[in-house]
Formats: sequence, structure tokens, C-alpha cells
Amino acid sequence: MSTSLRFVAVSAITLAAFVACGSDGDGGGSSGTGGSATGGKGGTGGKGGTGGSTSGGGTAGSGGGTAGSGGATGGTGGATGGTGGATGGTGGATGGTGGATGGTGGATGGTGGATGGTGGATGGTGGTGGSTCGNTPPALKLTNVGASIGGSAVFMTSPPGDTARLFVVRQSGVIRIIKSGTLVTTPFLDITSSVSSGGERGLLGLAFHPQYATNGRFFVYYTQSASPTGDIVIAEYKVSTGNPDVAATAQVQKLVQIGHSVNGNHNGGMLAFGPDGYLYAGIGDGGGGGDPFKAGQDLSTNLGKILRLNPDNPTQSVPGNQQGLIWDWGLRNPWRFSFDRTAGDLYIADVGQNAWEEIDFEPKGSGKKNYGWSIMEGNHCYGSSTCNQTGLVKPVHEYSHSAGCSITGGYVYRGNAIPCLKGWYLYGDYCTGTMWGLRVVGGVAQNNTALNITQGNLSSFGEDQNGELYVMSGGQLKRIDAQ
Ligand SMILES: [Ca+2]
Repeated sequence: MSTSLRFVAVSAITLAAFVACGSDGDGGGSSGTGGSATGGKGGTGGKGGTGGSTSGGGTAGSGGGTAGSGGATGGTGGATGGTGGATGGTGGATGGTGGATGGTGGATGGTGGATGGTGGATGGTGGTGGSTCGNTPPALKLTNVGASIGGSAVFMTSPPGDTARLFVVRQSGVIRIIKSGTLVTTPFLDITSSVSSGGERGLLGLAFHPQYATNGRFFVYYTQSASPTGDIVIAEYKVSTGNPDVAATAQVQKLVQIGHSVNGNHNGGMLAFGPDGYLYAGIGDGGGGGDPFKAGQDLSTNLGKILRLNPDNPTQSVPGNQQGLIWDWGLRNPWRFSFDRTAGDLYIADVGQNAWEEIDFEPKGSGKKNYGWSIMEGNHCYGSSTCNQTGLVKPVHEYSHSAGCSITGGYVYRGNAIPCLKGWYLYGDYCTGTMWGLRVVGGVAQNNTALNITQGNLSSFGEDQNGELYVMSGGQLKRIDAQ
């Protein structure tokens, strides 16, 4: 256990409900214009229904064609209203067919002549929506990918646009590549001599620069072996010039170092570029138990925070930050957070103390949020029956220690392989191995459901460049597939 990641703090002791139906078609066509010399105009066809879907259905068919004009001397008016949008758009998600059939448009244009014709009768009824994904995640399975990386896997990611390679982070300080399903023998990076590893310490995070394909820059998060041992370091490295599967060994720059030598736990560990192009980092509260340094609410320390950094100028505060490098505060140990690659929203899974594990939801770009620790643990006052909750942002979801003991945050699924999983945020518990899915709609978590798969010692989730998701346990990477 000494070399495995141990998240239990040692001190701690729809989308809206499935829209089933397309909307009704529009009402009847317009009335024909009267006129003695000119025949009436036929009605306008009805509008096709909107396709239903669990993921933003297809677009409705357009309204029907316009009826023909009447004859010059009072001939027959537009005889027939246009046909309503014949087919609704294709639904999203599983591609359930959207509005099956648009209604028939204005049935019949009026007869022209002296008094002009009457417009088309009634627009048709919209079609019924397709898709049957429903309000629970689909049945899933786990599939091993590549060979064991030979140590505790704690993270996986890939350079932007790189769909062939998965970079797996080993806690000891090594990054291995799985290329087209096969483990590459030579490590991409080995900085074990710089890393203090064991318990919750180690090489914990990795993020590739958005322009990695052209600049080769990437960033790692580790606890250092040098004195003061255990300090958190976020540093930049670069790919080698000769081999895209091997990094240069020299550290390019140290972006930030944060004192963390007193306690071995609550190091945070997540690194990710946000939709704004800045580098975000999740920092723990300094460890121990119960926030002994009172770091969560202290804006003079980077402990217990989400930081937002400009890697080109890492000591300068990024405009829009709360203060200095701080983006959000009031966090205990935000081991894993993620950005929804489609919506840009931030999901922070903050590991709890003795009772509550939580997920914090932050709409894209909003920042400057106080997530409550250590005034609160989840939705509950911490260490007191009452507390001043003014200005605190409560979690979008929490679960008690009857269901687990340490949350492992995941990702919103945006891949294509499992259509009915689209839009679900997946997460799990390190201790029980339970995994769940929920959907955040309008800032509210809905449909929280235990998945049919479990994974003990669930250290992390990972997301590839196609949006497919993975989990890690021990030295093994596993892909989440449809059952
Ligand atoms: Ca909180």
C-alpha cells in the first residue's frame, strides 16, 4: 500500500427529461388574397414537427411550399397548400429519427375568382420524436487497453488532436505511451528522481499545451523529492526533437512551487487547459485533517484552490482571477476536475473529510467561486451545527460515506461510440469502486444513477481525443465501452 495511491485521508478518518414528441406543426396556411382580377393565393403549408431526442434533436423540416397563385382572371387559386416539412430532422444521441412526419400543409388553396380564394385549411401535425435513450445511462463494460504500465496509473490524457496515442501517468514519476493499443517500451518521460512518491504523493497530473502539435510543450504536476520534500511543483517539459514518443529530459521551467512538506495527503494533482487557453491546477488544502492551516478560506495561500495560470508568464496574475493565481477557493482536495469539452463548464470533484463527497459545478468562465471548505463539507456545516453560509457555492451533488469514502471525478461523455451516454458526467468512488452518471441541466444535477460497472481502487478517469472515457486502477488502463 505504500506505493499505491491512498485517497482516504489518513486523518479523515437532460438534458431535460427525454423529449418524446416533436412539436405540433404550425396551423393552417394563410388565407388567400381576395381580388376580382386575381385568383386567390393558396395556403401556406404547415410546418413539420421538431424531432425529439435526448441530445438536442434534429431540426424540423421546413414549412411546406407556397401554394400557387391564382389565375389572372379569377382562375383556381393555389390549388394545394404546400406539404408540411415532410421529415423532421434527425434526432441526436442515438440518432433516433426526429419528427417522423411533418403534417401536410395547407390542404387546399381556395378557389380564386371574384372574391379570392380561401387559404389552405390546416397545417399538419408534427411528427413524433425518435430516440429512446431515456433517463438512465446505458449498460457499459470495461475493456483493458494496452499492457500494464508497471506501476500505479493515476492519470491519462493525449495531446490535442492526437487520436493514436494515450499518455498514461505513473505515480512514481513515469509517463508511458499506449500507441494504437500497444504499450511503447521506452517511457515518454521519466522524472522519478525528481518525484517523491507514495501514499498520495507522486507524479499526479499532466496537460499538453493546446498548440502541442507545433510547440511540443507539456506540463506536469508532482510532489518533489528535493527539500522541502513534498512541495507541490508544476513544471514544463518539452518533447524531444528526434522522437515524438520521447520527451526531452531537461525541465524547461518551474511555473510554481507550493509548500506542502508537512503532510503527505491532500496534494491535489489535476492539471488541464481550460477553454480560455489558460492552465488550471487543483491544489489540496495542505493535508492533515480538518484543514489545520485554515487554507480553504485563506486567499493569501494557494492551498485549497483552483489556480489559473498563464504558462507564458506564470508568476503574473491572469486577468479575471480572483486574486494572484487563484481562480476558485474553499476546496479541500480537488483531486480531479474536468472541463466539458463541448459546453466548457467546469466539474470539480472535491474529496470530503469524514462524511460527504461532493461535485461542484461551475458554468463556463465564471470562476471566483468559494466552494465552502472548511466552513462546510458538502451541504453541511463542518464541525458545527450552524455556520455562516453567505457567499458559499454549494455542490451540485453530494454523497455520504455510506456510499463511499473518496470521490474520483470524471468527465462529461462527449464521444460517439456510446450515443446514449452523451451528456452524462461520470464519476466514481475510490474505495467502493462504485461509478455513477448524472446530468447537469440548468445548473441542477439530475438522474444520478449508479452505473452497471464498478472499479475498485479507482484512481482516475481519462478522456481521449475522440471523447471516449477510460478508468485506471493499479497499473491498468481500461476503456469504457457499450455493453
Ligand atoms: Ca464544498
